[in-house]
Formats: sequence, structure tokens, C-alpha cells
Amino acid sequence: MKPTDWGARLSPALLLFVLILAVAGGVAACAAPGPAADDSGLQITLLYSRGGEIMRVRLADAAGAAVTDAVVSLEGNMNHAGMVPVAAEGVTDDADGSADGQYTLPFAFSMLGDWILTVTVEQTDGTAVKRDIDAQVTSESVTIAGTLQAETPGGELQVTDVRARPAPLAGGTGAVYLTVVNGTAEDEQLAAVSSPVAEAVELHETVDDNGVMRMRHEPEGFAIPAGGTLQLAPGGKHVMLIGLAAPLAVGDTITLTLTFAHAGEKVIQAPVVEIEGSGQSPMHASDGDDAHMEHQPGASMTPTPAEEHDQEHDHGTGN
Ligand SMILES: [Cu+2]
Repeated sequence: MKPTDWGARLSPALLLFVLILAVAGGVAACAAPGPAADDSGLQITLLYSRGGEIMRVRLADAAGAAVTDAVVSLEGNMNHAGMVPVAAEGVTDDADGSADGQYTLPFAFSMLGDWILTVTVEQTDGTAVKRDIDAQVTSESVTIAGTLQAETPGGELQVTDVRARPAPLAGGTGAVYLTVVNGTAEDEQLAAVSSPVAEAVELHETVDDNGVMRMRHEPEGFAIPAGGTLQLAPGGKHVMLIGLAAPLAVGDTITLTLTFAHAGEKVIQAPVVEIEGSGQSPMHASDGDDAHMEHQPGASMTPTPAEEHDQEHDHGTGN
């Protein structure tokens, strides 16, 4: 008999063995909370955002590599009988916008006290790993598997100082500036922005290219380290509105949807205000702000013939 035949014959028995180990591991984890790892080799780490009511489940294999192809679900039960469980249905890794081994599930502890969190990981080979992890919830803190969750109740992503430049032309471009303060314990990424007032919205950075200021399209967006700040300001990083449905005048307010890699979507309002200065060198001040700058050749911009645009939006301003 060839080795491959043995492999085929052995796999059901092996599968059963793995399942038994997974169950045994679950019991062990329940009895003695600690870094979650059982004989399946799967490493499961829970990170809870109390403010965001989100549980992030990090999966890694025995070697520490991110596991991105599983489906993860979660059930929380209080340590005493009679309480209704809190459940989060299965999600895939990329459901939160990035396949990074971190699965994002909506979850809120409905009461203070001791909880058992049951994480179920359905793997691509059809097997499932279930793990019970202890959590203690007080009004002050959340502790999961013995680890105090670093995020305080107030620790969240804050978007401040939002403002848009006036823009004179329908079909033209506009610029929006803002600041993001990452009060959470993990790195974030401002991955994308959209708005009903523009055909396309891109994240740009104005750079000095041998004395000529140019705008560079950043398709990956901008990072905001844990505890750090991202500033979009004149002459630097900015949100670029392309193909405006209508001119933007001082006093207008536009709506933007920011998409973060982990926190998901955040809808914000940007007032249109006069914005002083572009942060550029004086010799380029004549062609002014980010909204009117030359774009780097090859950067992905959406050409928008002004006449098409006017017809398309004759019936309304889009505001
Ligand atoms: Cu730009």
C-alpha cells in the first residue's frame, strides 16, 4: 500500500482525535484561564472594545502565523444559571475590511460579573475548535483570560477638526482636512473615504518633488498607531473630493464616511470654511491649495468632464 493510501485511511481517525483534543482543551482553558492554546495549536486572543461594543478575535497557528480563512463565532454566558447568553454569529476575517487574522464581532457584556466566552473557530478543513475563555467584567474594567483589556471605557477613535475647503466648480475638486486620535490599544488605518457630494474620494498626500509640490494618491490610506494621531492638514495629507456634484460654499456642510480597517465606518460632517495657507513654499502659493494642484502622472484620478457632470446633477446639488 502506498503512503498516500494510508494518509487517506488515517484522516477520519486523526480528525476524531483532533476533535477530542479540542474538547479537552476547552475544558482545560475553562478551569485554568491563561494564554489560550490547546493541542489544536490554534492561538486565540480576545481583545475587547467596551466603547465600540466589539470583540476582536485574533487567530494564529502554532507557529504564530495569522489564520485568515476561518469563520469565528462567539457566545458569552454568565457564570451562573438563568442568564440569557449573548451571541455573535460567525464572521469571516475580511468582513471587517482586512484579512489579517483579526475577526471583528459585535459584542456587549449585558451585565457585570463573571463570564465564560465560548469561541468557535470553523476551519476550512471542516473541523471546528471550541474554546472557553474566562472574563471578568466590572464597571471599571474588563479582564479576559487574565489579561486586563487595555482600552479604557473612553478609549476610542476620535475624529476632530473636520473642515472642507470652498470649491468654486461643479465637476471640480475639493479638499477636506481632519484629525484622527487613536485612543484604542491597537493600530488603525484610515483606509478609505466616500461622500455623496463627489464622484470619487481619494486619500492624498502633497509631497515636494524636487521643489514642485505634487499630490500623491495613497490607495492604502494612512496609518494611525495605537495611542497616536493622524493629521490631515493643508499642504500635507488630505481627503481629495473628485468630481464635485456642486460647488462648495462657505456655510455648506458635507457628509463623509470614513472607513477604518478595524473600527469600520464612521460618518462625519464637514463644514465648508475658509482655510488659510497651504503649507507650501511661497513660490507655489499662486496655484494655491491642495484642491488645485497638479496631480502626479500615473496617479489614479477619475477624469470628470464638467459638461457631463452639470447635466447629471441639474436636478439637485447632492447636498
Ligand atoms: Cu489631492
